Amino acid sequence: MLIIIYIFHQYTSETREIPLMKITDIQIVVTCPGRNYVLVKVVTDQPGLYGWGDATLNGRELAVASALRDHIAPLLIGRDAGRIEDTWQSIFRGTYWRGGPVLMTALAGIDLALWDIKGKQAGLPVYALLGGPTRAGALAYRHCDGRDAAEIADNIRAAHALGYTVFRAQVDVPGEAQFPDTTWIDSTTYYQPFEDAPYLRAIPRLFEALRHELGETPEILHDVHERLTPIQAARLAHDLEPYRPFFLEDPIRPEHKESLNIVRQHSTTPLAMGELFNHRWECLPLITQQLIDYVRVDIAHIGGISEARKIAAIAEAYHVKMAFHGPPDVAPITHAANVHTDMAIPNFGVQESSIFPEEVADVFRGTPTFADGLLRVSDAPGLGTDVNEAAAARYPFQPGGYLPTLRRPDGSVQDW
Ligand code: GCO
Ligand code: MG
Repeated sequence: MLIIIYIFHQYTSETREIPLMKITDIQIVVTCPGRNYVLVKVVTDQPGLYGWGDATLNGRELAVASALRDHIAPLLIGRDAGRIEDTWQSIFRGTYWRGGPVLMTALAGIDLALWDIKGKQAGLPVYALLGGPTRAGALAYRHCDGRDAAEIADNIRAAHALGYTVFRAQVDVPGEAQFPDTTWIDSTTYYQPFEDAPYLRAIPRLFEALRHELGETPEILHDVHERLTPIQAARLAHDLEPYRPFFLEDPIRPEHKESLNIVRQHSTTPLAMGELFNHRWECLPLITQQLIDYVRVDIAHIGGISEARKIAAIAEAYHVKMAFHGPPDVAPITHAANVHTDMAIPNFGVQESSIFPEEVADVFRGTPTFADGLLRVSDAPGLGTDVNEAAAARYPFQPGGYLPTLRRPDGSVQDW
């Protein structure tokens, strides 16, 4: 009997050592320090203990802000901030409506804030909570896009001088195919041209010229941005083989995922995909059928770190690596979450890095830093990021941050 009482006492006293942290408030901050960002502050009843998450979905910012403010936050007030997985499940499954970019970005905002809180409570950086570092930092790639091969080669040389060893190369085919990428277009009716045949000729020529200029060592990748049909993508992957691309990204549209079989059958060029996916089930066929080599999901659009580490674990079993999306259209908080996850998982591949608008430094602290080819986060507790709310208020939301639409020469819509 005494033993039973002793065990009971041990159990209850041990569980009581983790103080409950009730969520008392959830604030949504929409700010535009050069780009629109939707930020989530989860406040607890513990003095000074709060966490910041990023819930930015560019071009749809206010839809996510409303999902959080009007529909999700009211469900969370009074709950224990320490129950990250339970909160994730209760938002994803418990509220019935699930998936899609708006809801999964909203969920990511909460998830990142709760990991930030967990780390602050433990006095540990998030990568330590995820199992501790498996590497010194995250191998980063840099965008070196340009108007022609000569300009791209110069950009690669300049980035190499900064310490980068992996580079992304996009080129315009004047008048026929443009890669505006994250250019912020303040219009809903701004169209750019895309013609597939000149594009399919231009990219192998670009790689040939880059290898001629730079030799075989620079690791160079290219983002197709979902523009090709499967057989066209197969042709491109095949034509690029002699130039050994690091990977070919998003070669086809994201809907019919098994189409990647066609690309795979024709080439050994490594494939990467996933920035338009919203959860692990979208990655599943590509991972389990080994149709890709890198998963490119965006931590801010898949429900956060909780989902990212599960995808990484599934991918690890199939020799697939992680290459989290890291564009400037998600806030530095997500970039920090990327690097914390990269630091901890065994199957990290490469991390996309970004140059933020200057004003971003006024609002955010703790953006990952780059040195010697690697992105790093500090060992400050949590995600190590913070938001200057007064500065954020000085940069109000700017409507109209839409991406351009691509059109074929006959006027029909083309995947952007
Ligand atoms: C990338 C991407 C982005 C997207 C952008 C869309 O690989 O970095 O393709 O640049 O175009 O995130 O908003
Ligand atoms: Mg991309």
